[in-house]
Amino acid sequence: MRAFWDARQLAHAPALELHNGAFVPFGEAPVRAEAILAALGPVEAAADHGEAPLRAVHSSGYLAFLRAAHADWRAAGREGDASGYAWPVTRRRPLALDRIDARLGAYSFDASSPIAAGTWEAAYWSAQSALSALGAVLGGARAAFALCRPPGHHAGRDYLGGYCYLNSAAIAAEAGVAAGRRRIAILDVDYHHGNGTQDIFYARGDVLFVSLHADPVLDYPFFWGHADERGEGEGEGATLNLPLPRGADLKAYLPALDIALGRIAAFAPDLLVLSYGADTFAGDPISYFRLETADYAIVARRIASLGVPSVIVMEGGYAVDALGANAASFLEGFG
Ligand code: SP5
Ligand code: ZN
Repeated sequence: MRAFWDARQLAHAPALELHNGAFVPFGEAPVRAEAILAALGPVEAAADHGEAPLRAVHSSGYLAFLRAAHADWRAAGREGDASGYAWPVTRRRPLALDRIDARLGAYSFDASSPIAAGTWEAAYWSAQSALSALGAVLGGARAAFALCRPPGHHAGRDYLGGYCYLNSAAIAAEAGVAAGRRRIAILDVDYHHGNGTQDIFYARGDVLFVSLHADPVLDYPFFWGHADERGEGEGEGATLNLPLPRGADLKAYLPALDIALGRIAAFAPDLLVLSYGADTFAGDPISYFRLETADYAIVARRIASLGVPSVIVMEGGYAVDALGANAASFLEGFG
């Protein structure tokens, strides 16, 4: 399978994140990408599709913020990585955001996604990798893989969070629409609910969002991904959340996957964007499903049996020692 990537994606390397009340080493480290690269065959350089596809998903205010945030932070005399500490919560209305701290609060939903010097560049090229994989699929490939890192599915139209800054899967899906695909399905199989992707397409009837994830009653991102979130307006019924209990192994996973695939087949999409997270792995340090390396080939084969041209976008997965083997198993199974 063709795979896309750009070395500038390594430029995002925050030092620390806030975790359970303490600062700990940042979990979404560049070594994740290196582990996947080491396990794949040859990978192609992503092509630059420019900023227009990013603007089709993210607000111009958010993009301007993200691009300048670290420089603004330094200009304010700060050291290290930029991170918010005050959030508007019940006061989300247009205000003059004169302070970098106000912008960080307004455009973030958590405090574990710092902005480092290389964050914009890395997130930009992560999105370009997804667009390049889309290009391969639009050109006739049955499937293509984007080694997206940083990941994207927690990022919304105007917010970052969950290690995500630009929503590469959403950007690829929207670019698919711009290229003439009329019905797009997004299947998100990361351990965590893809709240950003869901938000972006919540009122859209032409983009189906289906997600299998840990029940947000217990797991991040808590405020999205519950089974009663089904879309709104023209998008009513075009969001399907299938939360699973902690401890889910392949046997518990496959029936939910079949429900997801049945819904996608009924939608009859002409493009599938797959948000693949390997944090469903039994050995993942921050997650609680029980999938094994060989299971990813089984899951992928089942998804591929839809027969829909597919853009596979990398999301999470933090068991670095097994990450390459897990991603390789998935891509091998997809065929
Ligand atoms: C894309 C993705 O999988 N994002 C997951 C974000 C989860 N954030 C909440 C859990 C944070 C755990 N931090 C552990 C740090 C260990 N060094
Ligand atoms: Zn995840």
